[in-house]
Amino acid sequence: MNRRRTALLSLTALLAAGLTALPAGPAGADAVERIRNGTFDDGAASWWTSGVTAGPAGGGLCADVPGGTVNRWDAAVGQNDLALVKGETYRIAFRASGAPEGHSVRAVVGLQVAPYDAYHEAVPALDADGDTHTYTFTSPVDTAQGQVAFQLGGAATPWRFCLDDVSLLGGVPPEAYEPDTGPRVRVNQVAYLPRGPKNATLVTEAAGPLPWRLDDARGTAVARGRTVPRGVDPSSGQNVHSIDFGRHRGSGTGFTLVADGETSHPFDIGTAAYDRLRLDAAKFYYTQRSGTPVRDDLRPGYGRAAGHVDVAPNRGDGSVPCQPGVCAYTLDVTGGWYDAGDHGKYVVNGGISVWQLLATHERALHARTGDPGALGDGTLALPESGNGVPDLLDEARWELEFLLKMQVPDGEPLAGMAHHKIHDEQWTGLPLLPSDDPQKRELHPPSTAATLNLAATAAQAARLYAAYDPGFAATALTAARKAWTAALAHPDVLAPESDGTGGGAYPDRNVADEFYWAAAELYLTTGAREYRDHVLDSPVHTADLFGPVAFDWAATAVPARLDLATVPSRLPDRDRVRRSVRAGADRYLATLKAHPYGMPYAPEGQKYDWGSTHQILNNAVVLATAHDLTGDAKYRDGALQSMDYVLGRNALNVSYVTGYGEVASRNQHSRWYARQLDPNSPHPPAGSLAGGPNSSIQDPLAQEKLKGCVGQFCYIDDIQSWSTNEITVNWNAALTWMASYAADQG
Ligand code: 9MR
Repeated sequence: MNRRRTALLSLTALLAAGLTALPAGPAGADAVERIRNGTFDDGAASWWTSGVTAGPAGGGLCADVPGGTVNRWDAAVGQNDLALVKGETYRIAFRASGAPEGHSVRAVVGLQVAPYDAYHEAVPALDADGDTHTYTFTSPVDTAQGQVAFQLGGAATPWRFCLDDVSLLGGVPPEAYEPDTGPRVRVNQVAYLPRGPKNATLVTEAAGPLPWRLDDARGTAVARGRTVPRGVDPSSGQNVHSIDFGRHRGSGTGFTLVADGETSHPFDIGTAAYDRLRLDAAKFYYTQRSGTPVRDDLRPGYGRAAGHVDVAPNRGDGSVPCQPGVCAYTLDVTGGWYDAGDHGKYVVNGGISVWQLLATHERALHARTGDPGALGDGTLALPESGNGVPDLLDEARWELEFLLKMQVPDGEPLAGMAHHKIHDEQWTGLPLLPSDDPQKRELHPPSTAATLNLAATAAQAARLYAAYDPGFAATALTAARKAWTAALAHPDVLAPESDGTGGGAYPDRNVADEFYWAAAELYLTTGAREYRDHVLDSPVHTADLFGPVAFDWAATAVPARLDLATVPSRLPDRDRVRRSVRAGADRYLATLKAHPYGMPYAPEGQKYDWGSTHQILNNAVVLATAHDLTGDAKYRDGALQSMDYVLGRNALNVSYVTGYGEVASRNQHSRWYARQLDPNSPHPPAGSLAGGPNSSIQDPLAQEKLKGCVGQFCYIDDIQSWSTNEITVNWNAALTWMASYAADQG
């Protein structure tokens, strides 16, 4: 399945005339050259141009690229009708130069017709002398309509591009991908809490226990012990031992753990990193905001123009129509957060994200280790900082206002329901700033799931903003009640799996959990019998909810259960609800104890989910909540130990949080944190969580590099790997909740 698309626009009309005379290449898997006239010995024959003046020069082809175009594809050179065979590996090579220096070319192998899927793309920087660039990729499809395109547009001033020796060789052996996993002693590369658990994993062939040593920054041994052999870990296929150095409580920086002749990456024992991570994880949202400029004084290096306001080339979100035939009105749906690395805005995923940020705030109000000031006013460097409202609430409100705008207006069919999503008509390529997106924006049909996401979060907002802005709280509650009523009237309007062009589908076939969640939030806010009865009558209320994955955007029963357990109410069976959370936590604790990498996650068959890092964190949220409910330290230790995995104690020896740890994800899939493709673009900001290992490897890059991967190995820190390495508002919400909890334990 190809979800990411690249908009090449219609270039088919520009085919060079000579092309049709050439025989089609063989369709087999022979190592054959697919490009015709790649050395330009026949001038420009077989090549097309678009938006540039090009001709033979210096033995190759040179193009004068005009300044002032917007999109990469506004100026391009390419060749069409290349046969590609599914599963066959190709080597694309070319020599290219650019003058003056500072320009880059987007070299794409993709589909020459709509929807212009990209099977491989690279954006190398060019110098005036020219370099040869070579890449290998595996075609995810069979097609006779393959295209190689060199996209040159988007520069402010004119420049000259030259190309030679273009080759697309089929039938080459796939490049073996060997991740660099560094030292075999795997630790939390960021920090262990002085009074928290301290565990590590050693990858070794040794069968019996081995000595280990903890060194401080000066290299002095401060603790010693012996490893515990754990056998072959099914989540990685490695033979491993575990190390417990929890008895050491001295703090400091630059500790290393030494075992089996290997020295771990350095780490701290202290609390400071979690105080920082709590803020950075929550600061992620400001830079995801749509409809407002991101101020460089607030996020140095990350300032950018407002996205999707009504300024060209954006079509703007100020008056967005529905997809054809879906509705007759337009809505102002400006604002909100971009979901991820794309420019879409989705009510379903926005809902769980808002819930978890508000839950982070609400936990701080009720938990015995909670600290409401930690994400209070002035902590997150927002435009609203200093307004007397906790910054976390200011940030969540940015999305809430958007969710409210997605509600179908009174007097229209399906009034009170919420549109499932709004996004581009077609997928766009990378990199692309939000303010540069030229695509048409469309509202997709309302869904019951989106409507209940709105009801749940607006109800939750009503109780949390009441102290700061009673007017907003009342507006939110009215919208929540209206959404609830609309959902009851239309209980099975489901978003289809097929609606995935230009944006994610977020399909959900079971909305019983969303009904339960919305009813729970409405009940906790209002105490009203109607909502209480729905909670008590729902089969979800007594169901066992704590499976391999506690909750995510599609599974929202546990958020309800956690809130019913922790937010004060008169729910008649509240004690039973609290016990059920504890029983769930016991199960995650057992999973964690059995796991040599110490995580509360063991999906069936080690089939890691899309966004597995956040699934692990969400399971840890259940452990942390059990600790909040009971004060029992074993749950606290389990929750904290889960953070170790995300911060480096894993088979790949990588921290999945940008800016945290010696080796951390930084090339996450994003259209505006595209440093890997464009030296002028930044990496994601510190505190951005990568989705992490995903056994289904849906994107072509992962399919090529990670084929046959086992569990934890199904990850690559490459911007093209949208199925293992994206950033999203819901994943960072799990990180925000857990980082805040961990900081509170310091
Ligand atoms: O995280 C989502 C995952 O659970 C779904 O299986 C997948 C397909 O619908 O979509 C993922 O979400 C993506 C969304 O559709 C579009 N924005 C980026 C999201 C993260 O990759």
